[in-house]
Amino acid sequence: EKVQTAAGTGTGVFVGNVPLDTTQSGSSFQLKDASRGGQSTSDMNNGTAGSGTLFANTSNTFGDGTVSNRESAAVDAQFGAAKTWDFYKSTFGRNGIRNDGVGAASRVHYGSNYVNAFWSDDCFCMTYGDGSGDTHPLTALDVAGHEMTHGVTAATANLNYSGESGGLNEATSDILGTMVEFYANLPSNPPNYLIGELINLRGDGSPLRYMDQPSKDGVSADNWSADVGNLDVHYSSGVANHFFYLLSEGSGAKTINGFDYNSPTADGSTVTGIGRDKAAQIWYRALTVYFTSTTDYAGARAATLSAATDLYGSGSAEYNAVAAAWTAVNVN
Ligand code: ASN
Ligand code: ZN
Repeated sequence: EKVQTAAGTGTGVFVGNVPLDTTQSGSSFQLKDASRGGQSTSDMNNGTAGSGTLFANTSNTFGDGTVSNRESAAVDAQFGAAKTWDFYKSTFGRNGIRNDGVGAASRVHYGSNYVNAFWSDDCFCMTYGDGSGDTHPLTALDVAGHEMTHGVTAATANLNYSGESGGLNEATSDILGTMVEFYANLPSNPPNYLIGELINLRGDGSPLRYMDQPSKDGVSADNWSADVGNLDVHYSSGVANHFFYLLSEGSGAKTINGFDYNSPTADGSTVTGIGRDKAAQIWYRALTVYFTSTTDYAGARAATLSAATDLYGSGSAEYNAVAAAWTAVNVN
């Protein structure tokens, strides 16, 4: 049978109606993307073992936006993997999570009432639960970008997932996952500095995390202190998320795409942002060139200053903004 790339479409729970590069095998169209390293999405059918069943149909139109249609979450996952691939390629010239041209598989409908999503290096795959009551899939775009960025971190700095390096690992996923959201710029998901705002994990419409002022979640750290490494890595990440917001957008109040932010500084200083695109280049270079598995917050300051020197020069406005933003979160 002839196997070839086809132009499919899908309607996800979160992404709305989107184009999808699919694979035609005879009369069957598979959710498999040969133009992006063979990335595919499979149905775990509420199990937790194995690689699941590759999504395929004869219409080349996947999902209808409802969670009861098993293909809808798969459309989100497949599209999220495609946007993450495209973001890394076009922004950093990175060819896939391991920079080896190989696409990652995605698995949806994992387990029952599974309220999480995770990356695994073992299967080189991305997994999504269906959330509480199996009615709130975790397949939002910033979650996809966050989780797959764990794969990029594992393939590069390999930051230990505990203490301050663990906070930097988590923040790297929040930062670059957010950049995936800005890159995609979907009308169904206006990009923002909130994490997980669409998956409604708490049931009250609040996001999981806030980058402008991480402490808004009641538990994350805004600024460095000597005991920040004792926090859960999803809370110690706040220091770097706050740094990244300040470096991108600056301190104080600001509205972007209809989202209101207010980013304070630890020392009352005013930080002027350099824009998120430059901030992301600095973070990615620090991650891939200077961070090691044991980098802590002081090391991250030094690494991002080295990256800013490489990219923009040591006396540049960008270099000075990196220094000012770290100082503003008490990393001196
Ligand atoms: N969703 C969680 C995270 O990416 C799962 C995990 O691996 N800790 O942080
Ligand atoms: Zn994470």
